[in-house]
Amino acid sequence: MSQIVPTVVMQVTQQDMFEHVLNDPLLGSSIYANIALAGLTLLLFAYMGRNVADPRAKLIVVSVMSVSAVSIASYTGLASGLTIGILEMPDGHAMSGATTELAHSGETVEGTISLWGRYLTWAFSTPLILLALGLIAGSDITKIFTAIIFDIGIMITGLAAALTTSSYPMRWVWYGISVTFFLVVVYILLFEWSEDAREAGTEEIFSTLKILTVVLWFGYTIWWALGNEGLAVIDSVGLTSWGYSAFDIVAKYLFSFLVVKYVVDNVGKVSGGSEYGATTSGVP
Ligand code: RET
Repeated sequence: MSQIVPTVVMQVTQQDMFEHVLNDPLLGSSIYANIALAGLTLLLFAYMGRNVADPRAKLIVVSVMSVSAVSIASYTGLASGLTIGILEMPDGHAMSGATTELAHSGETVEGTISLWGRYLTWAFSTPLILLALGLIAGSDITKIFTAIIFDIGIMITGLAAALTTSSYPMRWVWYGISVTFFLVVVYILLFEWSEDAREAGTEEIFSTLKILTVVLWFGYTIWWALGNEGLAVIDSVGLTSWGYSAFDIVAKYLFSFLVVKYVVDNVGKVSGGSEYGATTSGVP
């Protein structure tokens, strides 16, 4: 006969999560710093790109500006507690049976904190990064579409890996699917678009952006495995979050800065001309 062991599970509210972020300096700063940077870069890129008139060049600028815009929403979701949750990890996970002390009340709850909103919003921000890269490389719509679809796949299956609490191996199955999708994107970046960029005469900037992207995106992948949601080699939620925030600063804001600067200085190289809707004069 099975015995039912009563356990006390405290209900964690969204307000608890909001106040926890507010009162945990490491976790809080990893979020608030990025809201500020996303806002500042959005204004900076709007200013830098103010004279770009060519529609294709403008599309590249708008696409990286949108990364900052999505970032504001993404980090606001985390700051407000909307996209943060406490998850009880399955048996076998390093954080199984772990408890979390809420920074504002000192109360202890069962489970570990997941900032799952990150993975969700990456499904919106990273396609914009790839759109900018594909356009700079002069790639065609088929390859851009393929890269973007697999990229959305990375983030949604990454979200599934983070949220699966039914079985420890299933978390890694999701992770494996996500990594497989990631390798498709890496292939397009390293081989397809590198070749396209050579033909388009943009190989120099593309090669810098490609290295930055591939190295950092592998960084995110490894960080997930090491962080509190993976093997928990780094079990601090604040440190895990700062890792992603630091990657974000380079992979989004520095990346976008390099893109906007290049486009502003080299409009001719990324212009689509009249085929892209540009008129040769202001007269219709
Ligand atoms: C996860 C875990 C599952 C396996 C893989 C991942 C890769 C994530 C990447 C994120 C890049 C994010 C960026 C955000 C900018 O807004 C989801 C961590 C492969 C590559 C650039």
